[in-house]
Amino acid sequence: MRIDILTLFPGILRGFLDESIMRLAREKGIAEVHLWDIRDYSDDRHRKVDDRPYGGGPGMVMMPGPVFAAVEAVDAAAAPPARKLLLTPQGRVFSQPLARELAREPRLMLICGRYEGFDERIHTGLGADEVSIGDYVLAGGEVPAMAITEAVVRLLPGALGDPESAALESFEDGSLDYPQYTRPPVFRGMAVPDVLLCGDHARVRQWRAERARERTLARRPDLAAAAAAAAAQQPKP
Ligand code: 6GU
Repeated sequence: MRIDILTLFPGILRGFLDESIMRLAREKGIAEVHLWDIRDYSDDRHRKVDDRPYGGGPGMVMMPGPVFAAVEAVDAAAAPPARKLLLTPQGRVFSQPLARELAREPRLMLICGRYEGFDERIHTGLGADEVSIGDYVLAGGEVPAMAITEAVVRLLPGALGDPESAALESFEDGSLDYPQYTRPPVFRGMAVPDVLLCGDHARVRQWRAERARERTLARRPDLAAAAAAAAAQQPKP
């Protein structure tokens, strides 16, 4: 997969791309990621990319010219045309199903904003899907771009050491993770549950399923309700 990230602050993303899973995925050729500075596409002598809002009000708005010029240059840099995501708190909330959908694309383009927002013609004219990562306000789209990139890249074949680990996690089956333990068996008076030390795989599996269900009901009743509704839609075996 090829991912192009357009931003006014490419430096924010550099460390992210050079460490851990992103570094490995790039080294293995699973993901090719390119950073682009939107300021390079300003036609202004001072590399201006934002201006005051028509009608007045606080803050600055990202101008359409540099964003359109950058998107068009990046699209032309490779084929096929990219699936475009505009990162904005006004967008559809990102989720594991959307991550799975994006992981099937050959090419993604993530467009990060700063300032108080994008000129509306960027929203309406670019042909991008608008995506948010949740109901809180960040200073720009860079952190959302990292969140989306990591969620998608870890789903690409070969990006994770153990392919089973992706399937077994929170959200993949609509429930939270079961509790995990490693050595030592007792830490500061807190013991590992006996069932995990008993060697009976069927009992372990049952215990984990019960704990996951319990935790999902207690902490995320919204997820539990959605999982129950999805299960009710499935034909009985
Ligand atoms: Cl995509 N952008 C900004 N600025 N804030 C956000 C967001 C995006 N998603 C959640 N908060």
